[in-house]
Amino acid sequence: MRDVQTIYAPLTPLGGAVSLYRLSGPLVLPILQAMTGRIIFEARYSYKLSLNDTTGTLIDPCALVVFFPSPNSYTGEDVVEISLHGGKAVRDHFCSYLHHKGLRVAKPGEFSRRAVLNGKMTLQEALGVRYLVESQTQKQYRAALAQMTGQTMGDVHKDLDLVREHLLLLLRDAEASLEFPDEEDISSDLEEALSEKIKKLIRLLHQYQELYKKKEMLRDGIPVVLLGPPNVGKSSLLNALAKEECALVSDIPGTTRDVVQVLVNWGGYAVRLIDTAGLRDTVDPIEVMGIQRTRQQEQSARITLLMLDQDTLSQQQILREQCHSPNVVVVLTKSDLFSYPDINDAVCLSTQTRDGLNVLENTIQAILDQDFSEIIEKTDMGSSIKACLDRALIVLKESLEEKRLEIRVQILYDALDVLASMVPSVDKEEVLDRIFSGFCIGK
Ligand SMILES: Nc1nc2c(ncn2[C@@H]2O[C@H](COP(=O)(O)OP(=O)(O)OP(=O)(O)O)[C@@H](O)[C@H]2O)c(=O)[nH]1
Ligand SMILES: [Mg+2]
Repeated sequence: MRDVQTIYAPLTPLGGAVSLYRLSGPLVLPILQAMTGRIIFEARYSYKLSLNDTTGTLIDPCALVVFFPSPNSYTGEDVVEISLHGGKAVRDHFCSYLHHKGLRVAKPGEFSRRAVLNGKMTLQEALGVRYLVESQTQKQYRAALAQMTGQTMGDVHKDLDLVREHLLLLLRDAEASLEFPDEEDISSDLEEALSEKIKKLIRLLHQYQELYKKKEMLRDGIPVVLLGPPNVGKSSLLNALAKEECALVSDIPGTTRDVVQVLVNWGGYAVRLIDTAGLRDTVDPIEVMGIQRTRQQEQSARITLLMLDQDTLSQQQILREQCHSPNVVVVLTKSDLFSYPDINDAVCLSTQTRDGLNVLENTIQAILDQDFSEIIEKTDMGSSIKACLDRALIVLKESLEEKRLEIRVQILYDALDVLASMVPSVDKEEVLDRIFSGFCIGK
């Protein structure tokens, strides 16, 4: 059953001079009439009116009211947007009146959810609205706009549909061969064809996984980890780049144990700088835990800044081999104290004199442009789909290892179920819940 309750929510946070509220649903017009004493409201016309509660007590002598009759509104339902004076007491009075009239507060994303259900926007566009509201940096802003205008809309799902169809055909053949187990030739050909198909599907899903991973990074901050032996100046660099004293600095090796993260805006990208415990052999149990965390952070970083000073330069090769992130930049520190030989692509810098900091920033910016500029223009279906992708990949890899056709077929059916749950459709409540629960109130 579709929820047709009338809902409301503030669109502006508390504290401003004006509060803007949106109401949506079948009770909008009668409530508006009761509150203002006015009967006729022209569509999308701005009225300056006084609002009164049921007892005739004044809520606000001067509110701005715009009525959007269905279907020409954000949600497709009757909608009114009301601007009130911004005080908390005014808001409380207004909201208790709405409650009294049987309205309830909209859940996060509920307006957008209704808009999708009523065909006012696609799921991709709704996510674009969310990203736009959340955008902090220029790149996030551009990505949100691309999502809203949906330039590459639907590609992922068209491809997935195709793959599912192929998988289904194969499954049908596999099931047929299970019914005639004596015909060995047919079944071994079929198994091979099935494996090939599964591998192709895994490759495709890996590509999507990468796309979603990058999209997530663009939104949450691209992880750039500062890695290296103790005392080379990692925390000093974090502070210099963040322009804030975020991490403790001392000349005692092993100062940093916990992971320290700072979000910075770098050339329009939200970058998550991650300072870590210095890598060395140690028996100190706390430091050992810190080093484990360092390694975890490095595994999921997009860029690793491998930091070394003159005393630790000889560890470069060995540490480089331990790096997993797709981009590693060697940073030679304390250039005010040491002069380094020319090492390919290494950046020399000093946090004391700030020499070389701009070179590092430009190097990182160039990597980010190369890594992310294409992805900014692509649409996606949010993090919930990424979780499904991860699950589907696990199931598919499991099916490759299974030799018994019968069980393999069963596993593939499971994979199909997971794939089906990835394709968002407006009649899948659970998928919609996942997508809209991350929205902010009022959207
Ligand atoms: N001269 C000079 N000293 C620096 C520079 N950067 C850091 N230092 C000094 O080097 C020492 C270690 O700096 P940290 O930033 O704490 O080093 P770290 O790599 O975070 O060390 P751990 O947390 O122990 O792993 C401190 O005494 C800093 O003042 C630099 O560019 N020039
Ligand atoms: Mg440190």
